[in-house]
Amino acid sequence: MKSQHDGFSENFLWGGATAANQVEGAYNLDGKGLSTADMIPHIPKEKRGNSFAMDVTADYIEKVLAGEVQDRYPKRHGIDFYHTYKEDIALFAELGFKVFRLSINWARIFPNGDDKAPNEVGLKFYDHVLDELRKYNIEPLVTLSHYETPLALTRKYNGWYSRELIGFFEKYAETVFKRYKDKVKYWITFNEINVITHSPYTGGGVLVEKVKGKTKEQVAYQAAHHQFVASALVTKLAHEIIPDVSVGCMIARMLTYPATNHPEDILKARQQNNKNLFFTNVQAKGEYPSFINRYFQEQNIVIEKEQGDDEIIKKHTVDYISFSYYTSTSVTTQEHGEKVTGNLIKSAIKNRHLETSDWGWQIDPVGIRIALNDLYDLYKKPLFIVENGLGAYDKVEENGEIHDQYRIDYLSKHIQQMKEAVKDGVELLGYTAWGPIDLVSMSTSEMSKRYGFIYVDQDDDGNGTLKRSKKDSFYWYQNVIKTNGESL
Ligand code: BGP
Repeated sequence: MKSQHDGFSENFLWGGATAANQVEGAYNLDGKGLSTADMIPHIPKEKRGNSFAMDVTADYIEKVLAGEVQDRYPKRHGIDFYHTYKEDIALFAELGFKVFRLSINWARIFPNGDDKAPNEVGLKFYDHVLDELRKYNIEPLVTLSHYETPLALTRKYNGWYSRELIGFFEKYAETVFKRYKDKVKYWITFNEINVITHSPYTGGGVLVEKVKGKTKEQVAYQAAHHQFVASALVTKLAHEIIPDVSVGCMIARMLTYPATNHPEDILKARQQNNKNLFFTNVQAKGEYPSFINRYFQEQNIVIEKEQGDDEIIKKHTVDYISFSYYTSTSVTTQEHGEKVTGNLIKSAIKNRHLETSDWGWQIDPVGIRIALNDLYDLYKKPLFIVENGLGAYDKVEENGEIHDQYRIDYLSKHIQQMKEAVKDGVELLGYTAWGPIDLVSMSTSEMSKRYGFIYVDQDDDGNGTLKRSKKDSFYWYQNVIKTNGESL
């Protein structure tokens, strides 16, 4: 039942979100094993154009390991959060964060993914981080898998394409649930679980070319099935191990509009949305939705399931639904429309009513209200916006100030719409802005695509002092939190 609200609840969780591979660095310290993210090179924009740098090949990985290629891997170094977490968390506390979303790097706990015992030094690191958050009364929100699979699992088993990963993941989850059960109440199993169909390597450590005779989608949906089962099993575990726990799924909500009112366009947009919501359907409703059947048939996608999989998925659905929201897209069946760049939906075309970011992502605050209402109506589970923000170039003035009014405008308009959704009756647990501190971009491996309230002095080539400084948006967001979203 929807209820009437005036605005954000007293205990609304305001904060920011990061991922281990984009901030921590220390990729080979203290027993950490290599992860899939450590293999993604920085390809300069001139060479890459607007395409994403998220996939690597089996051949490339072997060459890197043999020392035969000399690329730069920014995700190995992040912003050195491994050593600066105290300073950074103090800044988050100054911002007034109620929640901080971070991920545990699986390879820091189980360096090869299938090790017998966990790496105690890795576990200690997160103890320290979580204790530091607790010190300031900041609630941790922890993602178990955020685009970082132990590389050894990719080389040995082809990542999540193999069913064997389910057991390794369960062991990893059980280890961290038991260890942090008094420290972490909010968990997310897989970050943007749907992205595996766009980038099987980033989403699941899967090297498609190693599976002969299958298309990328055939491979990716099989891997996604293994993640669904794993997610359900660890949701069960969390419920057994941690009192008052809340476990969420997470998708990149790719809200899609029909470009015109042509019924074929409306149908196409609906199908595109369904492909996206397939993932929340499985994890929130506990079953494969019938709307995917025809698509699977047409693409010749046959999911190999084991007996009991459907029951597991049905029985252990998530407690809440979280999602990232950056942009919306439009699709058409007609022969018109200018293509947009930098979008995971290949057929996306420009929406003339929307402006775009420097990376071609269209800015659509109203879309966040639509996304929230849709998801709530569909699943009737609490929602959590765990990523939203504007990747932009920042300029440091001579006096060191950074005037990022464009970021304030973006966030302010989105939070305004989020507030409208709450007034519409949507149950929203919280909001964690993406990259509250500048970090390495996921899709481009660049530093210059910045999201932060806190600036980090490091350029795309990895040069800089790593010094932190506050942007104008820092003071703005601090006030948003202080006034519980009243002052935008
Ligand atoms: C999401 C990811 C994040 C992240 C963000 C922004 O898809 O979960 O890891 O980085 O997008 O993307 P980018 O860094 O490519 O701008």
